[in-house]
Amino acid sequence: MKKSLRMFLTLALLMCLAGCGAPRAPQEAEEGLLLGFAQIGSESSWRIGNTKSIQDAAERHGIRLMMADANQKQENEIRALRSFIAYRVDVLAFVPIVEEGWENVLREAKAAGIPVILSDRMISGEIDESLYDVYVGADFLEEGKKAGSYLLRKREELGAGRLRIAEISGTPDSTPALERAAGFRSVIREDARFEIIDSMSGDFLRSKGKECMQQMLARHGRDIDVLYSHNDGMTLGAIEAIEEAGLVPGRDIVIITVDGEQAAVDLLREGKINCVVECTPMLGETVMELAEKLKAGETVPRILHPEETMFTEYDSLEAIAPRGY
Ligand code: GZL
Repeated sequence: MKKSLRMFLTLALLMCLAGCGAPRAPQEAEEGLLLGFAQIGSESSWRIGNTKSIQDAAERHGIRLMMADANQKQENEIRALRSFIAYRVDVLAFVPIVEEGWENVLREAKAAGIPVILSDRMISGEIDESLYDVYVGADFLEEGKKAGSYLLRKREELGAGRLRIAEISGTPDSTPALERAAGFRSVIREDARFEIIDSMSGDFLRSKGKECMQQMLARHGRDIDVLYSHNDGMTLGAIEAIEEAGLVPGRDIVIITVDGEQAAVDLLREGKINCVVECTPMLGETVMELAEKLKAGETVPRILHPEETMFTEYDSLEAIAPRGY
């Protein structure tokens, strides 16, 4: 039976079991680690790469993975987590699409004695630290600072004038959007010549990235010197809008993007993008190692950040390995 159909049927079964609250049969518990993973959707190539990384790593580790696709809705994530709890999975993992609103379902997981891995994004609010075991994902503040540091260097080349920045941000109230914005601002605020003249959310979607850029070009015309976009998908959409407006991306408008998808690196090589801040989606191996440790009752670090870099027009670009997403 096709894997995806099997997983869909598993989830459908889970939803039913959740209703009647029937936990996993005891003999099933002997079949190895069962991981319930609530993924937010497939909004970007980065996300698709992240999902593949999780699935491939589960396969390598012989871990039985139940993955739910929340289709960009927090309520779907919460519903999936409740189904996994009802089914008595060994470990829970999920990507908090936004930072708030997880307390109740995490209390239910704790009451059921199921360890929790936060994958890719963080939670905040009045959260009791004991409601999750570990966060594995990027240091988004650092990603924003890298974007700002590139612009400080670029400004030397652009001369002493005022630099007007347009920002296309990610999903509102998500950790990457909040912290990529904060990190960037913490670096550029040292210099009054930088001014963020407009900021809109493109929700990490290519289509919305294009719409945002169209609206900002309509408002500001040629008065945009820099675009800071929180992910490559939105940047690809924005570049379409820039070219349709008769402007040259990477020259008329300096472009800084985050994720490091192959498409963005290709445009960096073409000179249409000036800076690509890497955010790796390849978290699967670490998630599976953590799940095994948690099931075995071992202690794990609270926070794990993957190594990440940045590629700019000042680097030798031929050395960049194929990105894989
Ligand atoms: C970042 C991740 C973001 C990516 C987007 O870790 O949560 O979500 O930057 C993705 O491409 O949609």
